[in-house]
Amino acid sequence: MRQAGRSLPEYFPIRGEGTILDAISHPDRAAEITLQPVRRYGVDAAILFSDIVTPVWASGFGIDITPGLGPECERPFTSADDLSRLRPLDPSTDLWFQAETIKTLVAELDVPLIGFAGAPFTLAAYLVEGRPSRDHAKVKSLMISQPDLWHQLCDRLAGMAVDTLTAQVEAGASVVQLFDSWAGALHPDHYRAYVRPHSERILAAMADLGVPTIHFGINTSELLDQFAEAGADVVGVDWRTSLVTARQRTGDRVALQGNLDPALILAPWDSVAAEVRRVLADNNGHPGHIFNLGHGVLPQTNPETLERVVALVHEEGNADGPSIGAPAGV
Ligand code: 1CP
Repeated sequence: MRQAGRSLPEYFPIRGEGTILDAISHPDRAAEITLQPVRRYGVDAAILFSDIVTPVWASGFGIDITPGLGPECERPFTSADDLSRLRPLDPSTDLWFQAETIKTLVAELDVPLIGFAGAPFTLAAYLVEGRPSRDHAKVKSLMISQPDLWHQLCDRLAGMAVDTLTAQVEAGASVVQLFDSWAGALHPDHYRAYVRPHSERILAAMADLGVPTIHFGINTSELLDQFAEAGADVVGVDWRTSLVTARQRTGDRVALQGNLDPALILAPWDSVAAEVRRVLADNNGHPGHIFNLGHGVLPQTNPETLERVVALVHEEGNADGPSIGAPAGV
C-alpha cells in the first residue's frame, strides 16, 4: 500500500518540503513516517519509508525525486559511457541511513517490516527516460536496439537491488518486495527475453537468504504466469484482473496480493465495503492471500475510510491467515 503516509495529515510536517530523499536519508524521520500508517490503520505489516530510486541516488548517478512529479535525472542514461556512472553499491556507507532506520523500526514494531527495491526494468525506465513516462518509448527502443548494453544496464541494476535487499534483511526486514511497476508495458516475449532473467536473479538471491518475497507490477495481467515462475512467493495483482483469473494464471505456485482499486476508496462507505467484500469473495477463502490495494493510496483518500477497510478485512477476511509466513492485511 505505497504512499499510505500521503493520506495522513501527520505526514506532512515530518516529511518537510522538497525532495523526499531528504526525509528518507534521516533515520529518525524515515522511521517515524514508516510507523504513522501502522499506528493509524492497524495494518499487519509495515513498509519501509524509502523509494525505489534511493540506491541509484546514493551511488551518485544524478537522480532526484521532484515533488508532484517523481524521479528525474539530470543526465539520463543514453550510452555505454553512462555505465560507469552506475558504480557498485557499498550499502554500509551508501545506505547507512537505511540500516539505521530498519534497526529502529524492528525494535518498535510488533508487525513484520517489508523491505523493498525497484526491479531493473522499472528503474531503467526512469534512468533512460529521465523522468516518469507514459509510453516508455526511449527505454523500449534501447532495449530492442542495443540488447548488449541493455543487459549490462540491467545487470548493474540487479546487482544494486541484491545488495540493497541483502542489507535490508541483515538489518532486520523480514519480507522483501520487488517493485516492477511498469513491466506491464511490455509484450510477454520481450518481458521473457529482456527483463525476467534479471528479476529472477534478484529473487533467487532472496530465496538463498530464506526471506519471503513479493513481486509486484501493474497492468501485468498478461505477465502473471511469468511473474509466478520468476521465483517470488507472492505475486501482486492490480485491480484490472480478478483474483479468480489471477489464480488460474498463477496456479498454486504462489500466494496473491491485492487487489482493491485505490480509486474506489473515495466512494461513500457502503460502496467501498461492497468492493472490499467482492475482493474477499473473489479470493474465496484461499489461504494464500494478502489483502492489499491494487496500487498506491491516492493522496485525497480519507484516512477514516482506510481505517474502516482494514477493520473490515480483519473481521471478514480468512481467519486462518496466510499460508507462507507473509503478513496479511492491507
Ligand atoms: O508507503 C510508502 O510511503 C512506502 C514508501 C515508498 C515506496 C514503496 C515510496 C515513497 N515509494 C515507493 C516505491 C516506488 N516509488 C515505486 C513502486 C511502487 C509503485 O508502483 O507505486 C515507484 C514506481 C516509485 C517512483 C516514484 N516515487 C513515483 C512514481 C512516479 C511515476 O512514474 O508515476 C513517485 C511520485 C515517487 C515519489 C514518492 N515516493 C514515495 C512517496 C511517498 C512519494 C510521493 C510523495 C512525496 O513526495 O512525499
